[in-house]
Amino acid sequence: MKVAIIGTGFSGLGMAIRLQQSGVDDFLLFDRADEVGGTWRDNSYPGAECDVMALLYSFSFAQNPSWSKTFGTRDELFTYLKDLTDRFRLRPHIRFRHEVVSADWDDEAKVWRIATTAGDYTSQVLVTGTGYLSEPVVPDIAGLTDFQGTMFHSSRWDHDYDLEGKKVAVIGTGASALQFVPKIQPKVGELHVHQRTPAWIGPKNDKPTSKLKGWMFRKVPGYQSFRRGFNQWGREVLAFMMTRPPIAEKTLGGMTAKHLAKSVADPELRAKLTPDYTVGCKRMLFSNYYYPAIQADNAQLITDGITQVGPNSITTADGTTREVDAIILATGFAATERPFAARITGKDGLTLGKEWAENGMTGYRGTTVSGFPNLFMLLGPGTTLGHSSQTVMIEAQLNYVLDALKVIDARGLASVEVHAQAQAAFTEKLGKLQEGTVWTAGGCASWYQDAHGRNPSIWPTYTWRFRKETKKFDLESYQVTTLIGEQ
Ligand code: N01
Repeated sequence: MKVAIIGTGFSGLGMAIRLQQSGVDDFLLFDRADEVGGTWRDNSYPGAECDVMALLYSFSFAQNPSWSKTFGTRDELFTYLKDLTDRFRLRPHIRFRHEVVSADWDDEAKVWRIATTAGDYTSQVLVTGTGYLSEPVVPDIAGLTDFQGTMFHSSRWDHDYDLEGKKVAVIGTGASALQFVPKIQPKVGELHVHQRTPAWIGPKNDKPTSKLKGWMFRKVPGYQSFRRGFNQWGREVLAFMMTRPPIAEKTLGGMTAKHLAKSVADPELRAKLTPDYTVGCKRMLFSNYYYPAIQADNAQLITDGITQVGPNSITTADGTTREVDAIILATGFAATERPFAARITGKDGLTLGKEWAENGMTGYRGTTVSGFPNLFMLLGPGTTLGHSSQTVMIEAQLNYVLDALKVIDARGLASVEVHAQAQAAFTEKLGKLQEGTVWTAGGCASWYQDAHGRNPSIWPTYTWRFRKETKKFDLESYQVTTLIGEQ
């Protein structure tokens, strides 16, 4: 086939829709699961929803006029993605239960050879839409694997396990925990929330969509696009603040500190919940329900580190042992390891996972990598946002890939591979843009950083700058081959 797409989340489906809209029909999508949805399929924990407004956290080219409230719930987002799949008739192109085991570049034939758990395929172009928050992290805590109770990760929620009346420990206090803790607190007997680092938490200004607004979304042409644009530019103001830590401290820091002071009266608890790093350095969180939940009679916030997990208990550094029936790991994802990269082999047997492990996760314009011809990664290195919607970045990348395909076809190219120098220059530029921002100078360890303490994840400036980078496929940054030889 012309294009193979891995994953059916926002990235993969977006690619498929845009291909179809531009008249390319020769593509397949592969997914290990039996339904589309990616992160919004997998993260089904109670209270799961998006903290970016639904208007913006969706596609401008495939809008949904019926969001029920400001922020899309997991069920609404999952439904949106399933609806898109049907609306654009993508199902015939999808191969479910086809986990891609390996993708190897064949430099003679100039094709990708893709092995899946259900058959082998060949494509000229490979697009990965595997996400960066798809592989859960199980922390390395003594005794955890010998725990005899029920244990699951937030992104693999065990809906068959009844939490009613149980003693439940939650490890981690990131965005996921913040959303499900208030939902499970009224049900459980005891709730032990283990916090390693406090988060900056702001109020969430969520409202049901009014009848009038709903009507305007459905009936007034251009109204949704207008509101979307308005939201997007509002988010760019956040980028401005976050690239200037003193301004971020004053504005976002002030707003979150006020939220904490208003929500938690006990000074001792408030001190435990007060972060000691620059706001925005780790992802900022929003919740109106988390602080009340951890102050409920059956809940406690535990800040002494976990030293040992026993068969039915957790012991902390202060020597306290608490019995628990269940442990919920809200410990995040392997964002900078990108386990999927280990399955991609480019020219001269170069494995992307090994390459990145040794030299850091880098790419060109977040999308291509030297040594890996005809590979386009959606949400590749340097595309993570701390201030706006990931779908904005995905859309920009889709334009870049479509333009690349046009150039490939128009010039009869067999392959395009980014020059190592172009990639190095882009990586340097990204590093420079990150300097002095909350993401690198904020004094925190975050999942944006890799094992070497570098930040290969964040796009540290306005999204329009990324759109500008990806507007046109810049053939001059690539070495190309035609079917008769290198150029
Ligand atoms: O994961 P996280 P998440 N012992 O990595 C702690 C997106 N998202 O699933 O800060 C004890 O943020 C860790 O502590 P520390 C969003 O981009 C979006 O919550 O490393 N604790 C932290 O508290 C988000 O950022 C939405 O010290 C350990 C927590 O576990 C991303 O997903 C909703 C530990 C992990 O937090 C990930 O969020 C939900 C250990 N050994 C998620 N290891 C939206 O609304 C880790 N921790 C769009």
